[in-house]
Amino acid sequence: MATFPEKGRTEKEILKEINEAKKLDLDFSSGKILGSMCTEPSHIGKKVHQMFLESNLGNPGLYQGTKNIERKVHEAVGSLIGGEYDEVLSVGGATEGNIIALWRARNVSGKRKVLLPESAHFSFQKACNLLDMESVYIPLDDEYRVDVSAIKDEIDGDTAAVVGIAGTTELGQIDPIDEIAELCDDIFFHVDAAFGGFVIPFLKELGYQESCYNFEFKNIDTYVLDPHKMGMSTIPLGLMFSKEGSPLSIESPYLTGKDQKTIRGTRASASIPAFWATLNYLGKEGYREIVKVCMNNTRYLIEKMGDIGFKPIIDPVMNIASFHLEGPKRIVEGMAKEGFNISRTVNPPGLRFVIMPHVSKTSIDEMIKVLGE
Ligand code: 0PR
Repeated sequence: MATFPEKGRTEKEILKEINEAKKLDLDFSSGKILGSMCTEPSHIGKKVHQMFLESNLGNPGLYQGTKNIERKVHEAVGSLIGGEYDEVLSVGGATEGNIIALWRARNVSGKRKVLLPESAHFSFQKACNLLDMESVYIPLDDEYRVDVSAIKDEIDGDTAAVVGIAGTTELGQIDPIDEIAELCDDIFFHVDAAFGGFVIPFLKELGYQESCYNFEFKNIDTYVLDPHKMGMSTIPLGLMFSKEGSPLSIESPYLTGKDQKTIRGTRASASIPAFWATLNYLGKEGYREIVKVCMNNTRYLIEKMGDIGFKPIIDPVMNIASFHLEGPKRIVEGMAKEGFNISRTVNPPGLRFVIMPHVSKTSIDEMIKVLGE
């Protein structure tokens, strides 16, 4: 049992303990993390992050420089995803973004029913529980995209919001966002592009996706994407774009800003300048190249998994590949004992891999060798 020390300890002693603890953390550079949606941030991102450790945009008047950079981040990402928007919030990640989106839908519509694809991330369960909203799960089609006709059948006078996913957590699949938007003239439509937001624009340019979409559909009300996933940013950073200004404005009289619209009050904000540095360092060209390499490596993984008898659940849409397997938990745990982080899917059961930029063909080969054994 740890106790709160009576007297301070020496720096040497403390750092020794901290370094021991750090050794137990997996490291992206080991190539052994194949089940995470995060990756090693760019060197410039890490450097800049350290410069802003005190920055807190919950009290923006004290951090005008950070605030100015935040505005540039919002504008730049807005220009990447296209479409019109009235407001952008920096959030801690898509969990916070998804909660705020449903919060807004509930308060504006006065209704409580949310139509969610069966593939929706578990953060929506948190949101519905917290907001006392009713989740209705919509089945998926053969390709694990939400069934649009089932959404149509389910929409009624109690529906507050419909959710679509652009890059599902388990399979990286993209729901038919354009078709869902058609149904949402009078209903809030929220798109969770946490993972896909920084992949889809480049997939399109690389010719992987014939038709792609962005924020342009007139009926998308809110759109969340995470720089801390394929945006290559340091954590935590999500961005939430909204068509209409937020009805959720809580006055913050004793702080330097007039109000707060996020769930968090004090907001660690170092990831915002870190992301600005990263996106400027990489440019679209850099992101395009990263997506290209990740897609090539995803195909390589599928080939190698095929050699040891695994079948992909869908043809990969982005750099997530999952493979049919009954009872995957045992294998995931066995691989963890060998030092590898891989993940699993629930619907349908299988092994799940996220081929992030830190995953190379060599790390895939090393993992396959152990998995095969
Ligand atoms: N929406 C989608 C589609 C997601 O995949 C995720 C996270 C979220 C929302 C929530 O995002 P935040 O957790 O950033 O708020 N999906 C990953 C998952 O749960 C998150 C993750 C990240 C998991 C890093 C592991 C990891 O090492 O699988």
